[in-house]
Amino acid sequence: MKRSDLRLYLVTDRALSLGRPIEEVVREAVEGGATMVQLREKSISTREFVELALRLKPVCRAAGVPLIINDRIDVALAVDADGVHIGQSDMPYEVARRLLGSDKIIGLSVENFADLEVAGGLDVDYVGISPVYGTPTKTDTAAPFGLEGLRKAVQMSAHPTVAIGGMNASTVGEVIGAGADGVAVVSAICSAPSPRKAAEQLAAIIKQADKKPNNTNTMESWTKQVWEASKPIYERIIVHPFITELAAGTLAQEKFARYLAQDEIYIKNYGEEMFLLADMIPDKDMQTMFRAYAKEGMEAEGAMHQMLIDSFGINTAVEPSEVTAGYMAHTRHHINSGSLPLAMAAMLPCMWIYNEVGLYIYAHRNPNPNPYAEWVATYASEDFTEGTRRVLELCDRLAAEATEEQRKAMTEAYLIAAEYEWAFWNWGYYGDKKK
Ligand code: TZP
Ligand code: MG
Repeated sequence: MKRSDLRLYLVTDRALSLGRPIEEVVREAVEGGATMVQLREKSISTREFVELALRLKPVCRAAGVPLIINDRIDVALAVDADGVHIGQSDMPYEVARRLLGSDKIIGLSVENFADLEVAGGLDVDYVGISPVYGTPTKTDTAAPFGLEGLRKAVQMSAHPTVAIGGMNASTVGEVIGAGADGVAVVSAICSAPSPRKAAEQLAAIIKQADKKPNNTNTMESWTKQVWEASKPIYERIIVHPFITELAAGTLAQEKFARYLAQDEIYIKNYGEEMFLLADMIPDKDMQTMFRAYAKEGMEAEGAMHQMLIDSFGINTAVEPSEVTAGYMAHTRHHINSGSLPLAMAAMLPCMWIYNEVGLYIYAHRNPNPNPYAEWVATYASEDFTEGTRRVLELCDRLAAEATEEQRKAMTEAYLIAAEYEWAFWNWGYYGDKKK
């Protein structure tokens, strides 16, 4: 994956440019702070498309801004553009990549969470979240993600994200605040009396809103690396029958009860360990944040458990399974080691994987009543997602200060715990019958 500065991404539209030549709009926009330019032409001859792209190339090059061609791989090749942007009904990604080679930028629009999951398995350079808001500029779009949908998409995405649809001075701040790496803008720049001033204003708002500490979305961050490393485990989890049947609402109650009784043992222990972990955090503000998160998280999870135990009549007087005991021994071992980064890494999957699985199921939920809806809602909730995000930031801070060797040990502690997450659901489903 190549990294581009996606913050202010201009997408051109001649019809909305008030009769001004595209070159002029683009020149002003890049002078005002646009960081990417996409030439988007829906009704133009191939000849004109190529000529226009050739005229834009020097304008973009002078500003050091990549020129991306919308849809047309042939035009991108013809003018040696920096890349292409494709949508769900354009050239398939693999074909586009084969034609363009590994050096070119390829962006892909995703219109829903299923598209986003698929994009996660592709080596695209960024994904366009399309549309975030409804817009008169393009009316044949899918249902808008909205701000909360965008936040979830950013969280789920394996790639940098660009928000498109309805981006203007009133919306870009919240969108960047929600974690998008950039905004793609048509009318707010193309139709502005001064595209330069419009770009300057948007760039200033984006700069102000962009408070990502050290950019948690970069491949360099430990959380990104460990997510990549654990992806095969995550992918096994989301196709496990426990999870697919839970999402569909068809999971046998007996299996769910078996899982929940074990989880009841597990989270009691985990709750204690969260407070032990909080005690290990030297930074007082961080410690307070983590304690509050642990307290609220454990209370929410406890209440949800109690509700399900009561409504399903689950017997929780059971012995820990081998998996539960093994998992608890793993986290306890790292807590007892006294190393905060290692302990945090071992404890992380129980938050992060649950949150990701919760968000995944929530995004793929069927509209029929689901007896496990409360379970899903807890782990996909705004509070749980936000808390997890803050713990991820903390992990990245710890990893940034750690030695290479410690980072490796963190990854190992995380991966073992992630395997236990899989095994935990597997045990819920099969019990002692299958390991
Ligand atoms: N794709 C999804 S929304 C959109 C495109 C090309 C248009 C966005 O235009 P505007 O004027 O920035 O809302
Ligand atoms: Mg397209």
